[in-house]
Formats: sequence, structure tokens, C-alpha cells
Amino acid sequence: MTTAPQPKPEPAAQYDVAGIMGAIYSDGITGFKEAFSREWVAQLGEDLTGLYQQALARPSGAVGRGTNRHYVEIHPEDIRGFVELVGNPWIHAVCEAVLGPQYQFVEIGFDVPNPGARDQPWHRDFPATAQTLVERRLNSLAFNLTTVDVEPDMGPFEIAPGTQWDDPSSYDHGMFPPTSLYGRYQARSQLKMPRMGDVSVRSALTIHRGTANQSNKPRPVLVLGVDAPGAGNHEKHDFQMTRRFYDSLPASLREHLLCRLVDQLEPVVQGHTIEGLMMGDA
Ligand SMILES: O=C(O)CCC(=O)C(=O)O
Repeated sequence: MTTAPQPKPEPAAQYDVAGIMGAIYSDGITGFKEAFSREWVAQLGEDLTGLYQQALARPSGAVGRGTNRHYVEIHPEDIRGFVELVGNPWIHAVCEAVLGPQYQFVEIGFDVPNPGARDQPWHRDFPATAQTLVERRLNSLAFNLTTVDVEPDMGPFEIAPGTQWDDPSSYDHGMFPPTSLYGRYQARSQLKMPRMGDVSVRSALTIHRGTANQSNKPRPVLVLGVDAPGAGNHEKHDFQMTRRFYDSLPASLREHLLCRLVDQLEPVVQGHTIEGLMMGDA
């Protein structure tokens, strides 16, 4: 007897939409363990290592984010696993739950806190807009994938849950709270120790920082930025791909790409500089 093929479950049925929305709107961060295989992540790690070397060799290829730390924006087709990454059903479900069915990928890059990196100042990645401050809506998300198993001495990512709703009127550039507020973040602090294959997602407005890397190993982490329509974060980035690569992608993915199409890839002019992080550490 043959069995009829099962219909692909809709993300809403497969994942707990209310749970995902609840986490992003309450803690401002959530995650999914073992979303990718360790082999897939090892391949991503190899790709990022090569891209980091190329970026360091190019003028303005890597943006400073404090002592011994960089951010590098890359082209989707520079990594072998881009289609699996953005096609991941949990990532899709989170985007659809929080940002709606017309969500758009607008950024791909990676952070590298190297040995000797110090505590960053607590910060947001960009200032909150009226959609959050007045309408109380979160219209963008940042997914993070570590390419290494994070140990406590490797400068884990630290976050203060719930602070995506904090009033930024005393913040420098709308992103850097005064040190008088640091006790609030310290009291809520969670240090994240993901393993290869785990994915987290957060509002970039939830106050966070990279901590001091006291090990002898870098801690590269991929960043995937996603917007609801109209959020406008694409203006800070150069999400660029060749027409050939774009045409090779499934239509169901193309509709979620807010990108610039080119004949030949151009070096990304790093737009997402965070001045307060380039200037120094905490
Ligand atoms: O160290 C990390 O994982 C995040 C660093 C960070 O928040 C930044 O450079 O903006």
C-alpha cells in the first residue's frame, strides 16, 4: 500500500507563533537549538574565515567594532549555504510571525570578536523609530549563528532582556545608554553560550554587547538582518547579488530579498558603521 505524500506543514502549524511573538516582544530574544548540522556550520565557518581575510586586506573591507573586533558585510553568494540558511523553516516561521508575510532579508554579514577584544559599551544596533516608540511594534529582526561552540572565556554575547522597550531619550545617538543605566542591564544580564548549529533571533533594539574575549580563539558569528516592509534598514546595507545568482533562486525566496542586482559583484562599501563602537570599548 502506498501512502499519500504529506502536505508540507505551514509554519504556523509547525511552530508556536504565539510563543515566538511572546519571546520577541517580552525578552527581545529567542533561539532554536540544532537548527543546522555541525557539518553545515563548519562549512560556513570556512567561508567566513576566507571572507574575513579578504576583507582585512581591502581598504574599509571590515568595520571596527572596538579593540580586536570587526564587522564585515558580505554578499549572499559568497557563502555556500545561503539558500539553506534563508530557507530554514524556523527562520521563515519567526520572520512571518513577527514581521508578517512580506518580510524582507536586507543584510548578511558577520562579527568577529578576536582574542583581546574587550567589553563593548551596552548598545542598540540602531535607534528605535516611531513604530517602536509610539506604535509599540518591532519591525526588524537580527538572526545570529555562531560558527564555533562558545565557551565562557570567548567573550560571549550578553543581552539585557526586555530592554527593547526602554526609553532612549538619554542615550547617545539614540543607541548608547549612559553608564548610569548599566546597573539595570547588569541586573538582567544573560550571557549566551550557543553551540554550532544553534540560531538565535533578537530585536536589534534589545540592549546588548559583546564581552571581553579572554581566550586564544576568535568567536565569529553570522548576522542575518530582516525587515518588515517599510522598516528602512536596507538603506544601511548593500545587500547585493548577481542577476545570475538571483535567477537561480526559487521564486518563493526571491520575494523575500530586498537586494541590489548587479552583473558582477562589487566590494561592499561597509555602511553599517556604529560610531560609538568604532571609537572604543566600555
Ligand atoms: O559580539 C557579538 O556577538 C555582538 C557584537 C555587537 O553587538 C556589535 O558589534 O554590534
